Amino acid sequence: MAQKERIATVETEELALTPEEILDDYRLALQSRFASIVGRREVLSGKAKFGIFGDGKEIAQIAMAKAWQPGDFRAGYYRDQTLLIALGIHTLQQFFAQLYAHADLDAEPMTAGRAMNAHFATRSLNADGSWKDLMKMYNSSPDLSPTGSQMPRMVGLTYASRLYRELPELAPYKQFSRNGTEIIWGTIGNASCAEGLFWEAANAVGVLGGPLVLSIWDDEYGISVPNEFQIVHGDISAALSGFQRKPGSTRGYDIYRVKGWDYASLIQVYQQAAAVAREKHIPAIVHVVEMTQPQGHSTSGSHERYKSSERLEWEETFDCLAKLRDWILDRRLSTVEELDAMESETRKEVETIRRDAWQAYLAPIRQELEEVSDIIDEMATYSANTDALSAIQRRLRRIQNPNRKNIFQAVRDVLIALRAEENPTKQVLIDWKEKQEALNARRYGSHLYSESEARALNIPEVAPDFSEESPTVSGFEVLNAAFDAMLARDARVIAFGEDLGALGGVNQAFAGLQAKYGALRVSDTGIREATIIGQAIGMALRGLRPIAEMQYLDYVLYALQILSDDLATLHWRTRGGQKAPVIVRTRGHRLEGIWHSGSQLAGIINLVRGMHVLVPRDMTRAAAFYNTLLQSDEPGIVVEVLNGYRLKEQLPDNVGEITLTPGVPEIIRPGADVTLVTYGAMCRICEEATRLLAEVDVDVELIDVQSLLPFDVHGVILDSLKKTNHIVFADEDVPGGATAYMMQQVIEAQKGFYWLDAQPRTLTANAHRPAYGTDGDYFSKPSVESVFETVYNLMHDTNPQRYPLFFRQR
Ligand SMILES: Cc1ncc(C[n+]2csc(CCOP(=O)(O)OP(=O)(O)O)c2C)c(N)n1
Repeated sequence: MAQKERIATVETEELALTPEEILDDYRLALQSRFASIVGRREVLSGKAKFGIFGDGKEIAQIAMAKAWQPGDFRAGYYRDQTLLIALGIHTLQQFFAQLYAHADLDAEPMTAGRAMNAHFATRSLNADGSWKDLMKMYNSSPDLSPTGSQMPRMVGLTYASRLYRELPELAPYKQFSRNGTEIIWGTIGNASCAEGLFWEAANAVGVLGGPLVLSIWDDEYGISVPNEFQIVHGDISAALSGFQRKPGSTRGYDIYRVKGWDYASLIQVYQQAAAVAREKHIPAIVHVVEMTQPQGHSTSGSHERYKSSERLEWEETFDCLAKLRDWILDRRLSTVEELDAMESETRKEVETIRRDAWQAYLAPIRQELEEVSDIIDEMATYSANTDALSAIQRRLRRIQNPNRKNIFQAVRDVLIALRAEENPTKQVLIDWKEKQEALNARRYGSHLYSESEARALNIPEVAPDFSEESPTVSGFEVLNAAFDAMLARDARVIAFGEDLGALGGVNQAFAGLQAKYGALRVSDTGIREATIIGQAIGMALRGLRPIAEMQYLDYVLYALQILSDDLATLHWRTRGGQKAPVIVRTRGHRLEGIWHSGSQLAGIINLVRGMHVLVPRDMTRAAAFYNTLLQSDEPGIVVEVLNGYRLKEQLPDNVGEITLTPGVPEIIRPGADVTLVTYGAMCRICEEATRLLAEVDVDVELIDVQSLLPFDVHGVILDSLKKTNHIVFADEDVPGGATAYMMQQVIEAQKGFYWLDAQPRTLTANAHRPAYGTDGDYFSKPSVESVFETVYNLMHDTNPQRYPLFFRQR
């Protein structure tokens, strides 16, 4: 039976559950409901900032939890507290700790207070960044707030089960799979199904297959907007009917529709969907209708403003807890008195847990407050400003629920009040402040990048070896040899993208590799950039080493949201609890036309902090960066130079081993007069310009930054500037784009302004996109001539006698 339109009420015997187990389920649903109610109260009373809860969704999640097995993965959203509690991977105390933003991993192990409440994630990694045995755990990939953003990674999480089942070379990786029997449990709200990401991901899983069970929690609204404005005909499973699996086919979905208050049917549906998904790798969509939202969308508003009184009344009657209670009573599994007693006990229990969580949250803050208070007391004994100090003390002590910000404000006020006073205890306060600042920098900012031994900056550099036998080949052949070596060396390396499989990529770097390694190791995908990245994220979360290809840099924009919101923040927002070392391969800067020769690097680097962005100038360096990233445990983007595939390079004898450390610029040409900083395709243009500049007596030091994130970690560019005292930053991004970033790094962060004898310059493409054709390109982007003129102008400004202008100054 592929579709269960309506499942008739079944007797408890059919559920294979004892009355005790059913009553435990009811108790758990009550706990979760009371947690929502108490949580909302905590926000409204000012103890927490914001709350979003899973009330109205409890029973479906309890039913789902029964079908889970260790090794399974969740990719869901903020309504799923009951599922996590039912699985035993989230306690009520942790639920409240997260609500209070308790920034301590012991109290709040999911995000250490970094994500807002109801953003769930289990810890896949040990403290040293190494993998745990994911087969021994129930796993939850980390939630995001942007609606639908959990969808792209479902593609990869699900596909990973297929790969682990179908690729014999992955058999040794037992901590990641048990022959691909792991189900991916997706959840999404009805309204979020209007997002493009939902359709792209649902389609991709339909094409690829795999054990996804995707639940749609349908309470008929997206905040205040009803289904009729969200989904065609207002009915998501009807709209998805074309995704339904055809009889006898293994592609497409089994689609179920079940009521969110119908305990028995929910259990049956999840058992059935799970069995088929686990065994046959056939995905399922479970459209859970008639759900409610008793407290409204979140603590930010009240649903009485937009729901009719009939709807509110209906929600009360069809509340899943009320329905389960009636069901239990109908079957005489308990009595009214017993259930009432259970309710009041559970309510008290939740209150006690809440209080413990609050006290645990507050204790270290109070301790810090006491420390500051003691220091201020001591200061007062030596101070002429006792009035000011005691006013600050009083203000601080009056705060009922202090936070660290209040304490820091008081410290600042004290230091200002005593700014002109010699006070022996002042240094004690300054020391305290500095120590706490360092702790808070870690508390809120650690783990943006890997902190493990395997971080990319730790990978030792291996230079290319050349011998007399090293052939000179086209750039794409260097990459081809490098990818061949990676695929041969590591079974976890899986490459995919548009035209990557059969064709070997639009520039042939994977030519012949699908034939050699099979269609699962090197594969084609649909045209779906966001879910190509999602596919990579999901696979990497499960221990694989994906190389995901974006056909052109310009099309990375389709995937930028998911790169930015999910991949780049993932390690940081779990405080090192999860990692997704995805390698994104793309090519850019130089082809023809508006959408094939762009260089939107400022857009990218400023949105993907948490990833490496590498911009090698040739394919040997690109190969070295790929090898580095593969040895590391961090995600990165490598932008190959589009017009470099046919240029000749010598193939290193050790192309499979060469590595290049990110963040280390290379001086391409030493010089004394001016530092010219660039990267990627602009290196060749600048090289030619520097030759011409040398003819007119300008000695340029040309630097290839090679990596934008991280940027020049050892200050190579500053050392050059100290020598030349003149600097130009050049690239093909827009004015104020990545050149402005490089300038900020060198002039501000490296303090290059001390060494400047002239205004620093940037040379960029125009603000408009590159126009088509040779001349369109020439007059839109930097050229040898414009590099020459910019550098020469700078020298003219400094020394007009030596460098007279022979063209109009730009
Ligand atoms: C991309 C994005 N757009 C808008 C929002 C604001 N927002 C948060 S939840 C929500 C409604 C989601 O409704 P639904 O998917 O039905 O889930 P529910 O909250 O009802 O469970 C909206 C519009 C968001 N978080 N992300």
